[in-house]
Amino acid sequence: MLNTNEIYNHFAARTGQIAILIDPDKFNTEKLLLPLLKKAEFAKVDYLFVGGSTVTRKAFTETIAIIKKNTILPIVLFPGAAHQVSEDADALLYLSLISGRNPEYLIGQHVLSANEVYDMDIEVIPTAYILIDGGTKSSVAYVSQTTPIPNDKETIILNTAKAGVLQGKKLLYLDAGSGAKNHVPAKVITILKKLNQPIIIGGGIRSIESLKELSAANVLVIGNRIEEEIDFLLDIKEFVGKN
Ligand code: 1GP
Repeated sequence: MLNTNEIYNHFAARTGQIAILIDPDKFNTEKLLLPLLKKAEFAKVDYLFVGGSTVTRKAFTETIAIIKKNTILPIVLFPGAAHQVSEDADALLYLSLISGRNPEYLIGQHVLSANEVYDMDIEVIPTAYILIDGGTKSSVAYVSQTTPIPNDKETIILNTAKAGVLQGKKLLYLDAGSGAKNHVPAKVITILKKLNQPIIIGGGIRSIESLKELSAANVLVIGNRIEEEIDFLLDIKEFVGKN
């Protein structure tokens, strides 16, 4: 574990930053990854997040190695399970799924990976991971066997985030789940701002309008939309330029 806050300080430094989520289940060859990395650099996105709910160790390791070799962008691990860790990354989001009540994702997977992570030269960021209902049954909710918080239950969302902060989480990650019909409402960001922690929002962000609407968050994570149409990165470039 590295004693540095470099990536964390970047997260905290400003709002409206962009992360692309690379799911090694879908993007795991040079042929697929190289154009994506090139365009991501051209668009001047801020981070590459890597991880997924159902990724194998082999796909994960190979994908990280290809990314590391071919980009200067910071690599941040967004692991779906204990085996999704690597020293080739710059930081690890140390996620506790605190919207759920499944001990496996509150502490179980952490114990399995702790020995390996503890000795890695990587920045580890304690993260409150909160699933918000996005209008579809998401992979992450199914795999973790947890129930997301309804998106209009603002008090529950706020109290969950507060509990995370009291437990020492330094980052709030609100996720509507990959492929969500509805992204996390902008109002949730407004409510959580008072906790003075950097906020990451992901799930169902598919348009520049949504990016603008959510730009009070520190980091906005986009997965599916770019997998479907890599040239969406050109629109993102414009957003990044103006933001
Ligand atoms: C990351 O789950 C998101 O937090 C990614 O969601 O694939 O819908 O962009 P999308």
